Amino acid sequence: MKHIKTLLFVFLLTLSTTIKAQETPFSDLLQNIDSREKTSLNGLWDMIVDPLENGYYNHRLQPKEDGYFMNAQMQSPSDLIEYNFDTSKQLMVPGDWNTQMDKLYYYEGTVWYKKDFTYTAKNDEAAFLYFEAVNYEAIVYLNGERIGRHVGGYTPFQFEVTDKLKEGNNFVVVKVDNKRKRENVPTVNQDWWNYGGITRSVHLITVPKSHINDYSVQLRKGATNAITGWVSVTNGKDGDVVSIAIPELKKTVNTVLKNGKAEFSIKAKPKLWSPTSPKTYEVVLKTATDEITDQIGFRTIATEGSKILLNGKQIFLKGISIHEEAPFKTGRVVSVEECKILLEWAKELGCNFIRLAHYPHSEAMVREAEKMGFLIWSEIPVYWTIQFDNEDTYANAKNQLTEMISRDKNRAAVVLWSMANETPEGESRLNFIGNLAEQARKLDDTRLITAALDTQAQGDDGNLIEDPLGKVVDVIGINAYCGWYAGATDTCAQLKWSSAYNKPMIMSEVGGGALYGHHGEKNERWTEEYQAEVFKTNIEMMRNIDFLSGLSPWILMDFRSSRRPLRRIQDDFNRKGLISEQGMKKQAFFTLQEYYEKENN
Ligand code: GCB
Repeated sequence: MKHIKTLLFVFLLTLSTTIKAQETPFSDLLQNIDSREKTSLNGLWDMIVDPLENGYYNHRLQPKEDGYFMNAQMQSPSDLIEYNFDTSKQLMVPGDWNTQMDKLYYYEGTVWYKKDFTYTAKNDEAAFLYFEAVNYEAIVYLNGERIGRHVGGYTPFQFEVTDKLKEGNNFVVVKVDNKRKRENVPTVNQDWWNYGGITRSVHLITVPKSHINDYSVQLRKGATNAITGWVSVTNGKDGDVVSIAIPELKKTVNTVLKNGKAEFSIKAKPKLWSPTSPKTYEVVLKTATDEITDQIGFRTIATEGSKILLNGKQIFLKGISIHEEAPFKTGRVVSVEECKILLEWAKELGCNFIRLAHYPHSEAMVREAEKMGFLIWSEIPVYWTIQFDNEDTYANAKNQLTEMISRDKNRAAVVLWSMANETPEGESRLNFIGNLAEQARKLDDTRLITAALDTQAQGDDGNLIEDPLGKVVDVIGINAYCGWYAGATDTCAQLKWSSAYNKPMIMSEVGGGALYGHHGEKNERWTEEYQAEVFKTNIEMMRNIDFLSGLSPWILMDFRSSRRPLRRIQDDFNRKGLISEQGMKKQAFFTLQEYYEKENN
């Protein structure tokens, strides 16, 4: 009996390791799509609002075979078709629907989108429909046929359509649903607007049948004299040659494909990327049929006790948190220009670091930030009380994490992957986030893992950080609102902090609300004076934390949130911005700017 048990155990063990070995860590998400041949499907899309999902279910609530995705047209005057995309209203893509139509301001549910486009096939070409992001669930149909579904509002996804495209006219229909659900990531409760729609760009991308689908190029962990990585090729053969060239360093190496992947290592000593010198190199990857170019920076990031080391030297992260919310026009950011405005403000503030809260921001934002020399904290929307004991919720979070890392793993600017924000302590949460961290390290063992925590105990002398999640992360993020949610402003400067962990701590949120132009006493809520006082006293507090490695106060600009109804003050905006949504700087902006200018250089 014992013998059989042992055999069974060995069998299961072998099975589980073979399963693991076969797992491909990333999906085949195409990389650096800007260097690909592509047709933009941006612009006006026809749309139908469908709160009852009448275009999807019949009156018995069974999925229809002839739903709106068929884009049916009347063939004879007696035909009964109760929808028509061609005479419908239209929405701009990329864009959220809430700020494009008054009636959709608070809408959460299904909207059908349709776009016509033409296609001319070329030999040996593969084609992909690539969505930079759709919030929240997207079901995609091409010429009436369902080609796939994606869940999660802030990461890119693609479907191969090579054999499904028709010569000439085609149409794509997307059922977009942003209904909040308890099991989703994020869940039903969030302090930002649940903007629905095809919020980022859509492309038809064509590549050679045998093409480079993914790659990783970075310094060997812990070294500054070797660049290593891999290139993965779809439809390649064992032995196919892959070359990697960095012209400026006068380096080219050839390597060969094995099981779809070619690994390489190059002896080189590149100039390192840093906020003061955001140097990137052109990297050219080539196979016999394909070529792709990227701009890649090289740097090291590590911790030592409570310090963060960039390129081996201690760095203090002077940061600011940012939501992906457009300045001036409000709504979701849709253009590079809008990203640049936000980043210029962060520069003016004196930042070398940005926390892209609370979900992965667009690739354009990350790339622009990298060019401008910002270190980046990138995060998935594991926010507040999601269902930590639900396996599907975990699979969803893991998928969003994988897609985030897949897209941005070659960005030197990204130094912190954040697993979660303000999650309640408990065993299932610890397992959930612990497993996410393990997955992140498996995908990328070169960056630091963090999470923003909001639970502290009372130590002998002030707040004590002892949340068990502190064990899991490399850098501890702390969200603390002294002077706003907790304690009066005049108690903050004296507030002491201690930590059970010898790890760096970033004050990942701190702040208070003010309506731009509203003035009064420094103890009067919502005035600029009150907010500035919150910053002054919290800066005093932070000066006394010897394990503090940086901060990313909350937040650069006022942003829409349906948790913020207070008339004449909030009007559906979270007012903790240092800048109003119309671009006006509040007093606290200058308080923080002065701190960043004078200290920790
Ligand atoms: C927090 C959350 C953030 C909120 C902020 C606030 O702790 O992490 O999402 O927007 O507080 O303004 O209350």
